[in-house]
Amino acid sequence: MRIVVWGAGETGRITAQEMIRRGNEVRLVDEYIAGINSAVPVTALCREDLLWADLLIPSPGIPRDHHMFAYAKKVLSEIEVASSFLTGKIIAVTGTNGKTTTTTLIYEILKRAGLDAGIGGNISPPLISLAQHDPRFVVAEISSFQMEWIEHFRPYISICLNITPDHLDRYKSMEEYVYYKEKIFENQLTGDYAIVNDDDPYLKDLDGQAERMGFSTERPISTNGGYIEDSRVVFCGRISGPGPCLPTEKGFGSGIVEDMLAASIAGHILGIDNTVMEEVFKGFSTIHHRYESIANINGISFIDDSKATNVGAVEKALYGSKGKAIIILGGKDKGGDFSQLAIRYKDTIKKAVIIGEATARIMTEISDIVDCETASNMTEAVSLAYACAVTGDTVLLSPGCSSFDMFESYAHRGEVFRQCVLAIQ
Ligand code: UMA
Repeated sequence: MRIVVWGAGETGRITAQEMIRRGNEVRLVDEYIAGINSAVPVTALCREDLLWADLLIPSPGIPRDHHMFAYAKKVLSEIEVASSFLTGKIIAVTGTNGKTTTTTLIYEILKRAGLDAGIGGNISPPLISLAQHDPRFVVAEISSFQMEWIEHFRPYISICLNITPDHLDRYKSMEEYVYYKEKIFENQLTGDYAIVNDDDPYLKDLDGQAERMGFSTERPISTNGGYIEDSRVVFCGRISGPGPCLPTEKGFGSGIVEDMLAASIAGHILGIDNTVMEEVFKGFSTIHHRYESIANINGISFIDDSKATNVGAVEKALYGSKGKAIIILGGKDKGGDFSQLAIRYKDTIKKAVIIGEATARIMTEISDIVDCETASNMTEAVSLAYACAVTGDTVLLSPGCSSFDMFESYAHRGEVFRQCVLAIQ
């Protein structure tokens, strides 16, 4: 088959290699070829290549409304192609926040239970990198971008943790974003499972052919699924019984309870013992840059939540924060609404320090509600935050925006924050 793989980032490079390995004629193309380092040669995207190909596999970062798609005969996303090679059971996790943690937890649970499991998708490496080994269980973090070109992608267990505004710089409306998120369920059939957050307005009424397993962190439920009671998961409905205990002593952000609950239901469906899940939860330390504790200086706690690139994630961080928070917000604008957040958490936020391209818009939205100051770089932001913090306060980097205006990635932003904090000591 003649295949064009578009985008020479991580997804494109690995996809091109795998498709070549499978005997296809492959061209790897990109719109911006300067400085690309790839084992498969990369050429500039052109119309002729797209007309030549039987199949175009675009990288997730390429928006679906790009005009060049008009020249392609057939377009499939990398996860669609990968899933056609994978014979194991796919456990797919989506949601605006908590995907990486939940995916990691489920993978750790399966490994600890001694099962042959692989992990990939948005968490990296791309799903297609698992095709050669073809593990018995595939735990996949799936973004809305990756679902824009699926046809038959059908997980055995699909999980949607929550849907709050995000990527509104790519989607025309919230409805469009929700549509792509919910595609994770669209090809599921009887015998499959859909684990959904019953507390989420977009998900509470969701129904399909898969068996629905609801969950709530706020209240007991009586239908199939699970909830939390006294730090223990309770399974209910058809799967009823006691679930694993959750660790209470760790200073995790609030979102992790939701992630552990969803992971417990998945583990239970897959026949894993509570003791195995408890061991994984107990040994779990936060994911880098996801509500990660960096230091405690003079009783002031410094938290790196750089992975919070949307307002929903900031809300979870503030919800879980102890004492007053001096929060560092801002970066590259993704269209989130900060005003409601400021109203809801005005008693928690002592000050907001604002950085990056979105500064003017965030200032307009929140400066009448909470005390704000702007900073031109991370060093200045940390220094302003530290200057107004007292013992018992938290300095929280939870920007609610992407990082690409000032940093290479959210991880880079988190590292710079860490260095600035450590420089205080
Ligand atoms: N490109 C074009 N034209 C475009 C856009 C991009 O030619 O219009 C080219 C770029 O020049 C570049 C390549 O495409 O060379 C980049 O492709 P990509 O942005 O898809 O990047 P990858 O390195 O393949 O990373 C992707 C995911 N990136 C995005 O979804 C934006 C990674 O998720 C993922 O880890 C990786 O595949 C492996 O599966 C990152 C992410 O930010 C972490 N995801 C979003 C999020 O979590 O919010 C969804």
